[in-house]
Amino acid sequence: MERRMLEVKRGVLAANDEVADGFRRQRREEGTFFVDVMASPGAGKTTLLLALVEKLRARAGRAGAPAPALGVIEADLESDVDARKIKEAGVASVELNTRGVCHVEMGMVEMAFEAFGGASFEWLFLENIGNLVCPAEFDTGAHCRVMLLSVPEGWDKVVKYPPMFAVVDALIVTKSDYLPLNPDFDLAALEERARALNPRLEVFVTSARTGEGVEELALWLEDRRGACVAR
Ligand SMILES: Nc1nc2c(ncn2[C@@H]2O[C@H](COP(=O)(O)OP(=O)(O)O)[C@@H](O)[C@H]2O)c(=O)[nH]1
Ligand SMILES: [Mg+2]
Repeated sequence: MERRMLEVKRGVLAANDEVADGFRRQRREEGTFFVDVMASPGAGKTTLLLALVEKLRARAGRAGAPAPALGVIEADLESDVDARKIKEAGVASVELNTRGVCHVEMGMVEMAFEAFGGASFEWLFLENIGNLVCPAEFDTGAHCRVMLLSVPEGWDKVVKYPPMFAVVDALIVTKSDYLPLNPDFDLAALEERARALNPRLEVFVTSARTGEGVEELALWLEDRRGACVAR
């Protein structure tokens, strides 16, 4: 019985991976760089996305380039609160309501993407479901996967939820403005543990409040985008 369940789970994940690879290829050919943003609830995903949008727009403006075309898929268990915040910032946004499912998989990504009605984007972000466990297992067709860990959550989440740290391209520590209030947040220990799980991991320390680290993160994402898509 247990073995059958395992086999079924493997089959589901393999089918999901295949669709994800196709989605990733298609978006790349269209010039869309797709970033999956994962974290626990309240880690600061929406707030950091809004800060990043501002930064990407400002950087394009400084370079004399047009504002980048951005889209955000806002996955939520129930509400449209975040999707509305993103829309208010003038960014195309689709609400993906998973009705209680704790992760996002390809069927959902494809449906959400179709809801943009054929719009073309340079950047597409997915704010994944607030959860440090399940989303790590599901390929969402993104070119880049990042996770956030906020200072108030505690550095030891790397010990408690290692799979997420192992699968992402970048660990973004958020709410660094809380560091003076949380002296037990051991950044060095976090980095050491996370890099032991994932030697190619990039680490950023950010605050959407003070703006710390947002420019560096935007630069890194732009580099990744440049290396991935043709235009
Ligand atoms: N002090 C501080 N608060 C933040 C920061 N980023 C987000 N927050 C707050 O943390 C709470 C949750 O943020 P939100 O972006 O909604 O988190 P999400 O659930 O991961 O999307 C909100 O009250 C934000 O204002 C930050 O960098 N510093
Ligand atoms: Mg949010």
